[in-house]
Amino acid sequence: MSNSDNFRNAVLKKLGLAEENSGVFSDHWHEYNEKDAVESYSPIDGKLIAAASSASPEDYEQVLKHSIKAYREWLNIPAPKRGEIIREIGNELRRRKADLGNLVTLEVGKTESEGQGEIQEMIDVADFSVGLSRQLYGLTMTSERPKHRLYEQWSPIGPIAVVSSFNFPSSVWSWNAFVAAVTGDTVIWKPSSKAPLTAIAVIKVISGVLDRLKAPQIFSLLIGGGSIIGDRIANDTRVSLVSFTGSIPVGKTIAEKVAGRFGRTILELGGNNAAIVSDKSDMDMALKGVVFGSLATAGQRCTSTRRVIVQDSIYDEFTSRLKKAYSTVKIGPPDMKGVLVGPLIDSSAVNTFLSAIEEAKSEGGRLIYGGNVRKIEGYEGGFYVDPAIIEASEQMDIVKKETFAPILYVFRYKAMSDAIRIHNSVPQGLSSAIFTYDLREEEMFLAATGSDCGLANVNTSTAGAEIGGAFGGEKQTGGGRESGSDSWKSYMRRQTVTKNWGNDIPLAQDVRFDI
Ligand code: UN1
Repeated sequence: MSNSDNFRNAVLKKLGLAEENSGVFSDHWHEYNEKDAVESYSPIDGKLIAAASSASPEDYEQVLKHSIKAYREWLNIPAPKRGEIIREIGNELRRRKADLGNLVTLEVGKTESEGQGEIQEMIDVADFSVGLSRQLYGLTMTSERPKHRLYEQWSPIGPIAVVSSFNFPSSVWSWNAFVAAVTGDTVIWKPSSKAPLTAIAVIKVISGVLDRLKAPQIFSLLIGGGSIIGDRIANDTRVSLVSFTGSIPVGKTIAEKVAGRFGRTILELGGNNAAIVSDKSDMDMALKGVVFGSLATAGQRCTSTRRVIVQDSIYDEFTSRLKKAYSTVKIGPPDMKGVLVGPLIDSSAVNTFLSAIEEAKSEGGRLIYGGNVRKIEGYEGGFYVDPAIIEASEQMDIVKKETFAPILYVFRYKAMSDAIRIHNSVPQGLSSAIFTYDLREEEMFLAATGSDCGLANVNTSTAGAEIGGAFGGEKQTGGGRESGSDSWKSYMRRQTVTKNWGNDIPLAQDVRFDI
């Protein structure tokens, strides 16, 4: 294990992390407090990496006060100048990409390539946000009244909070944070307590850039406190928007609390994504797309392919090739050569995996591949499993739930209308895919009566979205949109402006009110 100890020590050192780290940043790092410290264990070998202190109620209050103060300064800086600051942050992330990516690998067990991809995604969002900072367009309308001008303008909304999940421990934060920053908001980050160190390292890098540029510290950090800090954020009227990535039940509680005070939410909750594989598809491509979708990040993406709906005529061939492909994918510690599937995040994820398989079997599902815990020599403390493939039916309850683990349910269909019905028969609506080269099938899938998800893919995987599009889903996925396209509008308030430059006050709708 000396290798992984060396790796850990080198990663911590390069990023300026210690055995014990403050988990609270306002415009400075708050003092480390042993009480309620969060310990971060690597899922690769189950060993302790380092600890981070959690926010106390006093820390919370200081962070809020600071964020409001920083907002007052930040909102007066012209948006393109804010963009220039985000450009510097993006450039620094480029320089630190390797080290930060390695920390992601260490802390959440992503493969090296996916760990680096996590940081690349932040860099991409930074670039996108720089361009956005010179846009933030409002529309101009024609007025029905003479000598009147009608247009809309956009203004920032103040401090926002981003509550992020372990599986994308920094990039999903940046989807919100960098876009919100160019709009003029400040951002309070509550990361997952399963990935506190990545958040601390990111804030260390970014706050260094802001310091150097003498810019206000617009990104604050509040680690831990679980529901305590989460509750405070949800109930605090000073936080104008809460962007939450996580489970449906927690998202529902947050949404209700924030709505109760007329705050805004962006919710990115569970996905239960399916790929339809038609007999008019390129089967090699379909296999690659489904295997990547179901096994990347060990099935722990919101966008993971959890269901594959295969046409009857190719069902046997496809499932047998699927099993074969699964058997060739290397599972193990991410630092081992050729590994594509790393560990699950912790022991409770392994238990959830095993109990979902039992539930599926008890409902009549047929386990046709994997489904075991895998022990890896030298990494006995790690959380490895053999991904499972289960033949399933639409009537089963378990297939309607998101299990955050590599379980793929296989369904059979004859007509495309049946495939689409099965596809839409779950409460979640994040991502979807169809593999076909038939134009009619493709268009059926993309029609209003087709996929009911926020993301629809043709001949590519449910997972692996680019940042340029708006990301998010429908139904119980929560309806939020983040990252690209016009998602920036969520972080701003719209003001419709009517200006009269005439000498009279004509009224709209021809109303008369002569005095
Ligand atoms: C998530 O799992 O919360 O599309 C986000 C993807 C990644 C993002 C997933 N770019 O798979």
